[in-house]
Formats: sequence, C-alpha cells, structure tokens
Amino acid sequence: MRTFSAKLSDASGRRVILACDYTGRPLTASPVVRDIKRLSAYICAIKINYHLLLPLGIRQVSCITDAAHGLGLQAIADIKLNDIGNTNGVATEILWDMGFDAVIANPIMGLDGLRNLVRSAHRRGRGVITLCHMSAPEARTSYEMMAHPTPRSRIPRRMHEIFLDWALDSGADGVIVGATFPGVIRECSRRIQKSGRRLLIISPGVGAQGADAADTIRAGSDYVIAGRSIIQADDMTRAAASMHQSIASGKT
Ligand code: OMP
Repeated sequence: MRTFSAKLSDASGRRVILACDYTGRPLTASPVVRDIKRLSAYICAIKINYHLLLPLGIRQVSCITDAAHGLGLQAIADIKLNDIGNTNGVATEILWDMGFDAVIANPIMGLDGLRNLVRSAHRRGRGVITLCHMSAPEARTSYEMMAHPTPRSRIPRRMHEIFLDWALDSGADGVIVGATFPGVIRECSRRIQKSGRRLLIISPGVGAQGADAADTIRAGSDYVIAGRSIIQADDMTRAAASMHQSIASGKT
C-alpha cells in the first residue's frame, strides 16, 4: 500500500496545499469543485476543515474528495483530532469513508494514543499529520512552554521539541510547523534529517498570516498550506500560480 507522503510527492514539484476555507456564502460542493479544478495545476492537495465539514455533511464533502482524487490531489481532513482511542477510531473511519487521505491530529492526546492512531491510519493506507508548532503568534505560549516529557525526565524541554519526538516515534507522516516560525522549521528539519526517518514538514501561515511561501520552503518545509491568500484573491488562479512559481523558482 502506498503511503500518504508517497502519494503527495506524485504532484511533482507542487508544494502548495489549498486550505478550502470558504466563508460567508451558502455552500454546496460545486463551487469548491469548480475552484479546485481551476487550481489543480498549482496545488498538490486540498485541506478541508470546519469551514466545510460542518455545513456540508458527508455526501457533499465526499463529492469534493472524489473530485480532488480525479485531479490527482490528496485530501486532508483538518480536525486537529485529540480524543480517547475509541472516539479517534470512530472519527477517522468516517473520514476515510468520506475519501480523506490524511488527518491532522493534536499530539496532546499522548504518545500511546498517537501511536494507535497512526497504526490504524496506516492499516487503511491513510496518513496522520501532527501539530508540532502552530502558526499564530500566541502559539508560542503553549508550544514553547517547558515541560518534562516523562515524570522521570530531569531536563525540561519545549513542547514543540517533545511533539517532534512523538511524531518521529509514532511514525506519523508529517508535522505542522507554522511558517511564521522559520527558526523552528530549521530546527525541526535538522532534527528530522539527523533521525534518518521520513517525516514531512507542512507549514501554514503563508500569505494572509504574513510568511513568504518560498522562504518557508527554503527554511526546510516540504509543503505550505495557503487559504485566504488564494480563496479570497480577486484572481484565485493567478494567486495560486504565483505562489507555486515563487516556490519553484526559489524567489520571493
Ligand atoms: P490562511 O491563513 O488563510 O492561509 O489559512 C491557514 C489554514 O491553515 C487554516 O485552515 C488554518 O486552520 C490552518 N492552520 C493554521 O493556520 N495554523 C496552524 O498552526 C495550523 C493549521 C492547520 O493545522 O492547518
């Protein structure tokens, strides 16, 4: 069975994940499908979160994930899953049935919960992306908090260091590291390389939140997530093309 990261890399050279964060209008799947068709040459995946999951429901969201697959795109469910094993299991089975290829999860559930989640996702050929350091400025207060990873550990570490270790340990497919924290991206990239494991760095925070997409890839991210800077642009196709090209050419 091919892994989520192998499937994502089929989109040779495309490193933009579109956050389908539609707001402020009555929604059905069709405008979303129309948009992702227009953007498919510049993106490698779509990410759907509560903006669409709550109003649309299973059938309509499945139409979107079907359309994405038809265009060679992966579909990521962004629910920042964080619950007991039973609830995580039920939620992910529904997401897989809706056609999602990966889920974003919150590692605060604990390492054992994370391992179980990753194991069950991999059995179904799906992926798990865990939060490592979020993009909002206030994320610093929690993700850079010092903590003891185990009751016996003497030396406290920053939460994002612990979360990176847990992602590596659990065999997660990727980590979310905010593009607004390039120093953390560089640090994670170094530590992942040193570990010899495969773990993608996926970075939201480009465009509307201020970070530059090409700089983010240069810092060590494998993919960027972009929402409003594309979805709300006067010319979506041009916005996506320009982000894709800036990454491809390495220019800001
Ligand atoms: P824009 O700021 O409009 O580009 O959207 C960013 C998208 O990434 C939104 O869907 C957020 O929910 C998501 N996101 C973050 O912005 N910051 C994070 O730290 C994590 C995520 C995420 O997990 O996708």
